[in-house]
Amino acid sequence: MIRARWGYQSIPWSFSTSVGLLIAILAAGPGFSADPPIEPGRVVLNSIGMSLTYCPPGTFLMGSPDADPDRKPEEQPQQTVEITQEFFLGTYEVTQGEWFSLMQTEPWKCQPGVREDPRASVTYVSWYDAQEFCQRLSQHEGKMYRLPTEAEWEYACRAGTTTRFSFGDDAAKLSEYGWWGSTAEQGTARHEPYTHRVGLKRPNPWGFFDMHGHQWEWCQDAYAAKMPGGRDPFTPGDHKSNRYIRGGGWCHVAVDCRSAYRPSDTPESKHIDLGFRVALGRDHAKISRTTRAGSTPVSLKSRP
Ligand SMILES: [Ca+2]
Repeated sequence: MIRARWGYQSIPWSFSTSVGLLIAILAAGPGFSADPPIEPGRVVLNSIGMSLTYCPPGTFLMGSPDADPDRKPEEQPQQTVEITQEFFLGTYEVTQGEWFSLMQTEPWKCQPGVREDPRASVTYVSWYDAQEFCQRLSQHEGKMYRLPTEAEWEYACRAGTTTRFSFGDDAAKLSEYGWWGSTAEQGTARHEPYTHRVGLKRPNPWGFFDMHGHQWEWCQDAYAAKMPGGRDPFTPGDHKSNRYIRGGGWCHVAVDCRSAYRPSDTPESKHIDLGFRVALGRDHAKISRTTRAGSTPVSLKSRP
């Protein structure tokens, strides 16, 4: 029954089918109630060595409180959000090696701000490119991979915290957790202005790496004038709608790397510091090998 609800249909990617499937998933209500509980931070590895970390259902406050001096209007008022369905989210941003193993392309090739490395995160990919990657990965495994919703992203980034960053309110600690500020005096990317390997900084409380900084991360949601709340909020938009990008990037200042900061970009945009990570439902995460957070993913299919 669960399989049917989440079942992947092997059809060419299109905007309408992608959004339709996601709406169906989010509208399906709480799932997997018969499965035993899993603690946050549980990690699974998929068929291409991609590490995915577990997020339980839960409720959190999305956005910024009045107490944050760097809050933006679009981060307020705070909204209570309920995530009714557990899911897995990429432990890391999608890497160049993972991208090449599926897409056989190198969109970052010869671009500024890039150090070619299979373990470095992918950049110069549009929202449409990210959709195609998710579609191909879904076809490869027969499971429904997708981008996280904006609410899921912030839920995973906060990992139970209510502070400006998942490590607290003090931006001075950001350098321990992320690559940021290539033009800022104190930024960690100031003397290393390029894409790094994923996972070099400290993780958040649930074990996600590079949520603050490194690459901005595409989310599935379209821009909405008012921040949505409630149960599993999601704004589908249309094929030309701006899409939210979250987490800040290595070319940006520390306040842009806050958990609640939520700018958007045109879906065809490709940038020096814009990538993504993927989401997967729990039943489809029951794959060949499971392990604890902090383990090393299996080797990737190498480039020629
Ligand atoms: Ca990031």
